[in-house]
Amino acid sequence: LPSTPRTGRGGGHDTDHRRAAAHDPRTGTPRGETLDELDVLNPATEEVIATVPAAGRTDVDTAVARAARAQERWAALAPGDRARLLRRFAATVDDHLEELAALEVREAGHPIGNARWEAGNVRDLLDYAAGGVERLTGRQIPVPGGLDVTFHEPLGVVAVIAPWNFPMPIAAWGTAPALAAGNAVLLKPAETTPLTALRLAELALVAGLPEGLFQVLPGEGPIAGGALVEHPGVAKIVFTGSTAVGKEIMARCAATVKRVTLELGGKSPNIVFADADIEAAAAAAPGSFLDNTGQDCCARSRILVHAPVYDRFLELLEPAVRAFTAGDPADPATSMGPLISAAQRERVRSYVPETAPAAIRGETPAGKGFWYPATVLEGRPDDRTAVEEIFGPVAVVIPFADETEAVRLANATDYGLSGSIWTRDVGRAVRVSRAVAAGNLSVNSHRSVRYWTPFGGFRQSGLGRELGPDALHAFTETKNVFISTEES
Ligand code: TXE
Repeated sequence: LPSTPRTGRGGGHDTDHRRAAAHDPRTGTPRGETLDELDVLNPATEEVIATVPAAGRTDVDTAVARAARAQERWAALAPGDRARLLRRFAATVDDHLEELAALEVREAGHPIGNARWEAGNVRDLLDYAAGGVERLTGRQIPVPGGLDVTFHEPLGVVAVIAPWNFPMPIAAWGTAPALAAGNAVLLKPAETTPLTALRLAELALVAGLPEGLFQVLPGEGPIAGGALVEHPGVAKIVFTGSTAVGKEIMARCAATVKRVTLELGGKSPNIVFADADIEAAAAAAPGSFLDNTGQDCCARSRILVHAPVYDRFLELLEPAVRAFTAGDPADPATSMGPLISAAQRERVRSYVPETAPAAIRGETPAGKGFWYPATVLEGRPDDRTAVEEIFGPVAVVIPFADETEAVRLANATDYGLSGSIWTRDVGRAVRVSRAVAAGNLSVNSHRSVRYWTPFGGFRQSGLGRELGPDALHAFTETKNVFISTEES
């Protein structure tokens, strides 16, 4: 892995560029100047495991030019040949699954079982997207006086700006369908997690994807990410991250009328009705807000419980939360790793100090690592902890009186990404699913993300949809062509 200065696939290193960067990605402290390199830490040990170069604006210019050349050749290939190369990429990822998973454990602190799922998700997405290449068909529309057909043309160069919470899958959600639809992709991974992205770019070359088609540009958000957002040669930005940065990106994309897909924050409800299987609901609840140490945009961090079963639910929840063990992410018995960084831990602490009164509080390992304990608070609907995204292993439990109040509380945030409804009443399940303003709901389950189904947010949780059968369409322009059949 890169431990000496090298810029992904992006070209020369831009050292003369100096501008104020927002913060040091490791500590969150304000910085005076742009970083030339990024130190990558193991969040479970705080050790530096690699140093990678940070791309600057001229790196981005070089990468966009190379990508544009590669994209022209890629789009000209027969669809079957593009599909074959993407399947080979998927197979190459599969051959390196353990290595990618181990890398995710080290740079993101994810438990090894989760990391294996994440690497497998990249493989599956590439395979699924490859299946769409030859099915990207247009339509023939009946019109008078001629033949009318539509084509789905690639956009050109697409930039994927990825976060650190699921570095591999989220990078692939944008990259796989974009490549399948005939685009080139520039991936800007998060400052803290560039290593799996760099390895994926190497594996793409091993699989035979053309040079320049998929490039990785590690770097700081406002610098490398900002340059991609502003670049006139980039046709679309796929951004996953904070709502604040998403809004800024959307506004800046207006300058070049760039296409944009945004996947932003969430504060998703887990609604437990008295008629539900309460044992099952309590057993499943910890995973829904503790998986990935709560650093999950779909985390069910607001648990709304029907008043008649509130006490019983909390009683059952306590042992289930305690069984969710925090520890060495490389150990298959571990359920929860550390938070990604010191800055993220400070953010979680700013909402809930470890000394705050809590209904349930778990344990963490002593010593180094950005640990934070599993925490359940009893709260009120308008508490800050009940409406803002904390992005840590913290849930707030709130009682509700009836179905109407449950729906009102569920919708009482600016977000609308996910949610769960636990009930045995089919009519109620359908009524509440229709009434909750969110893009991804699950009944008697917490699963939100399947690569076969569309994923995305209502309201301030995002714009557009990823995954699912229409994923490739988000990376094309529809072109209509009319051919006159009138005799001249
Ligand atoms: O996100 P940022 P941060 C939420 C979560 C978390 C909070 C802050 O609540 O606590 O956001 O996390 C790049 N132009 N989510 O600060 O800054 C950045 O380099 C272009 C929810 O890490 O939004 C990184 O690659 N790019 C979430 C990516 O944006 C910019 C996942 C995300 O970083 C940029 C992550 C700029 N001006 C955080 N500034 C989810 N939806 O799952 C930053 N970036």
